[in-house]
Amino acid sequence: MTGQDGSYLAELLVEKGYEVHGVVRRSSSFNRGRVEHLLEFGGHKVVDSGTLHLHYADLGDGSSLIRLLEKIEPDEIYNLAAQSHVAVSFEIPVYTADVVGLGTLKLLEAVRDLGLNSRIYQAGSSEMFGKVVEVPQSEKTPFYPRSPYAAAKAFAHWAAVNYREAYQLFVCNGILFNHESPRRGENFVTRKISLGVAAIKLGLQGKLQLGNLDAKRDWGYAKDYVEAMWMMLQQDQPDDYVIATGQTWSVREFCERAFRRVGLNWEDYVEVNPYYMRPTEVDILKGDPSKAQRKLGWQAKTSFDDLVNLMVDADLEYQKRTHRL
Ligand code: G4F
Repeated sequence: MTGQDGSYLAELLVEKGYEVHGVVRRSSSFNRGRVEHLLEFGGHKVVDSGTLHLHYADLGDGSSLIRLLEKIEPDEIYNLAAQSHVAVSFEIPVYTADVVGLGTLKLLEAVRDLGLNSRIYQAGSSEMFGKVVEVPQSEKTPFYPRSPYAAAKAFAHWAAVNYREAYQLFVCNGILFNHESPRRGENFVTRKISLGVAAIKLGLQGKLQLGNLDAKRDWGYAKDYVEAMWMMLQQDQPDDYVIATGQTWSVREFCERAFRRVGLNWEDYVEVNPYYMRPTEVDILKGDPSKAQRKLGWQAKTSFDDLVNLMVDADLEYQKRTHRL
């Protein structure tokens, strides 16, 4: 709930008047920054329609899920929990598989065992397409995972399909392509670039070190994408949907535009560091969102240029605030 997608989704649902129950993991630093504005005790509650409550639970701890689900009996469940960093999944593959793969299975089992009628959104990922067998990728494109993270997501995807067919659970897989925002974690490439560009522009940093500049991604705006999650659960029948812009851009092109936004030339500042290369890379992702458009009436509203600009602008403000400039 406290991540990028969880915070945008909570905003959307609270605005719609939902009673939202978010799951948070315990961590040593208090990590409520992205949802504080929705919490009564967070001081300033800016959205008034619904309510947001936070609970401690963990997808690694099935008993915590069962207790919580039994108490709340939710109408809708959005499973966004993950160790979601692809490069990190090569370092901690077992933990990643446990949370992303088995965690999803534990959730599905809990809903089945408790006999709940909850509608479930399962956060799938375009990373499942990996070493792509076709371009663009649609719901029918076979998976070819290229990381422990992607392999675990593919397991979760098929577990969801299986529980739909075997036990008639209402489960939808959203196969979301990369989606970004000023709330993106700082070690994903788009945010790393927007933060770096802002720091360089303000004289706080000299160079920006990146890995593979040739990788291409279908980048959209996270705020648009959480709307698609909600739309899936409002349909008569559960189904799987690709959510994407239908366009693809390289990391290099993201850099060019981000530096241009502040009047700088990216080639003067970006250095390639092999440390950020992955053992196996996903070279190109480009989604075909036509099913989502046809069946959900969803389409991406934010262009690539607008996304880059809004992230760079937000990080200029963020860096100024943080460094009291
Ligand atoms: O921003 P990234 O780390 O995102 P990635 O690996 O595409 O995964 C994200 O999107 C998925 C959806 O397709 C999600 F499922 C997943 O949870 C996550 O949100 O890397 C994007 C590309 C990669 O090809 C990477 O090799 O950027 C390249 N890259 C180049 N330099 C870098 C860097 N990535 C990171 N994180 N840091 C770099 O310095």
